[in-house]
Amino acid sequence: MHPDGERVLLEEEEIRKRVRELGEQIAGDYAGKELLAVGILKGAMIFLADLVRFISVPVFFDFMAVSSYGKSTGPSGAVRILKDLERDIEGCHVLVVEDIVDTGLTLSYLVGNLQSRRPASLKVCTLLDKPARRRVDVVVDYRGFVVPDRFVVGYGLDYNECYRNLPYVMVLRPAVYKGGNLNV
Ligand code: PRP
Ligand code: 7HP
Repeated sequence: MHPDGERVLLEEEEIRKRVRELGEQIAGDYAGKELLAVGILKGAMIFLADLVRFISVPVFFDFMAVSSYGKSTGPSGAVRILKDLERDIEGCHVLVVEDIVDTGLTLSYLVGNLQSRRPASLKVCTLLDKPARRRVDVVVDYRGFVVPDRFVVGYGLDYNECYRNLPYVMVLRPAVYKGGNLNV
């Protein structure tokens, strides 16, 4: 394990197995349809790339990047679009793909924004769900794992842009984000 980790929360094999299950479930639910997977950059990039290879119906990709203000002191709820979709989603079956739902503020904003564009359907798939920190109710249609209220990194998730490339998910040692040195 990376030395900045306290413990591995999800091993590579466990993630792969669950991502396969999610992909197969999604393929079954969207049988006979085309799906537009909207990845939320940057965290969802690795999950999305693995997930779509287990979805056997036609999948198109698009991406959004959003930034929440005041993240360091806790999310304020304000979300800004840094990169928008390239195409109109009216009439499309849209699946938002996230790496983690924490307070729910990002997802709540995204769902409201995307719903206003009149997709045929809109669902949400997240690898990780941290319900202990929820501040707004959001509907999650597909969830990989429920995680405890700890800061986790790896498999796309970062701290200060580090650790995204780890193939597993680990709990970050608190000393790292309480002023300790990043050991990357
Ligand atoms: C993370 C994550 C979600 C959001 C979840 O994104 O990817 O989009 O935070 O938090 P919330 O439920 O409290 O709103 P982040 O802003 O860290 O960007 P990143 O994906 O580029 O790491
Ligand atoms: C965002 C985020 N990014 C990485 N790890 C976590 O535990 C997180 N919660 N919200």
